[in-house]
Amino acid sequence: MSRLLFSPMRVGALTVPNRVVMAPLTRNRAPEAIPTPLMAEYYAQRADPERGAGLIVSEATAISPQGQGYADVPGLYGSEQIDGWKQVTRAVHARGGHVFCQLWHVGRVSHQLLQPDLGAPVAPSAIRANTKTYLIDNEGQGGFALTSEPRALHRHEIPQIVHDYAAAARNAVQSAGFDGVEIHGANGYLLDQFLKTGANRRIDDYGGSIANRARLMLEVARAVCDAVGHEHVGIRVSPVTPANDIVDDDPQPLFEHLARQLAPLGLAYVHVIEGATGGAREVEGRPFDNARLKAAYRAAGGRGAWMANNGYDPALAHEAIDTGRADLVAFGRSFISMPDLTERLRRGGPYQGLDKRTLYGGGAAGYTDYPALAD
Ligand code: 8OZ
Repeated sequence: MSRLLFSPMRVGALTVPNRVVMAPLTRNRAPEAIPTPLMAEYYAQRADPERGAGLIVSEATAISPQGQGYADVPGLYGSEQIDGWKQVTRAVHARGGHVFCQLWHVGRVSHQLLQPDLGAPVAPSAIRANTKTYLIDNEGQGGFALTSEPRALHRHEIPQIVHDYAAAARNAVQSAGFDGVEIHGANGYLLDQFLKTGANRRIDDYGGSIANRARLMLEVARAVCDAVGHEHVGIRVSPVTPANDIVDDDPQPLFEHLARQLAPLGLAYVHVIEGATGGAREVEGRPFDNARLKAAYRAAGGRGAWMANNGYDPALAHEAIDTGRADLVAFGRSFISMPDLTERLRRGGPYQGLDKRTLYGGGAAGYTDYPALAD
């Protein structure tokens, strides 16, 4: 095993000090969708260029009120939210770190209680996702609830959603001080819903063929690149995840088409969740060749970093980087319990486990109180 994991890498306009990325992680600690000083502390703890993440990707952040699907997740469409995020990016930069903002529209994975005017969540088609969202009641008690029945977006509503992504990207980079944005195209949320046959039964030019199902994600990617510059834009996809009840009939050609169409944009990186998000790296009944996806992207002229995620242990992370299978490896849960994960990888441990009870909602416990190594 080499030291390549701890070597610098170009990511768009940035040079990051190591190949260890903090993956986006929903933590439900932003009441009113506004980032707090506690969040700034949490991210700064993980931002040290030697001991922490070479690049942090923020928790998923709603581009609009309609794009919100869980209680107390942050947004980036209003001035208070921008001001809240400014504290976060300042704290990260003060530590010498780098941070991208993950831009999120949940589509059908929402609840009427979270939607503007208590309306139905929006989706490509009126098909409910058999999955749960997270709500917090007036007493501050959190719990999971089934998603509400969605309604199909009208064709004329789609340009507004593209516009909302671009506006949120501008807010992130030009106002809140992020180094870039990551388009959340994964895990059964809106863009993934448009991509995949299990959620998209549209008969207009956003449904049916692969080209049509990929249209919204490509329009969003181009609009966000126009808004903040392609070197400040990454995208995250999850070809075969079953997360949030999503499925596609034939993901390999779908994602290779998407990769070929993304290639000319000059993105900073492509971030791939390999397998089932937070679970198995191979999904039963859903074969997928990640190497072929990357090859299709490169063959079409796609440059930028290739970021791999899901179920990486230290040995697999070294293997991915040393063989060039990936340029960056993103760790999620490990970064929750180990703010200095990169230093621990460098030393070969010790590794520290996670308390699952404090993942969603709450305060400092299980959030900013995981200790770093003493020296
Ligand atoms: C866990 C809980 C809520 C949301 C994702 C944004 O899966 C999420 C998420 C994860 O991408």
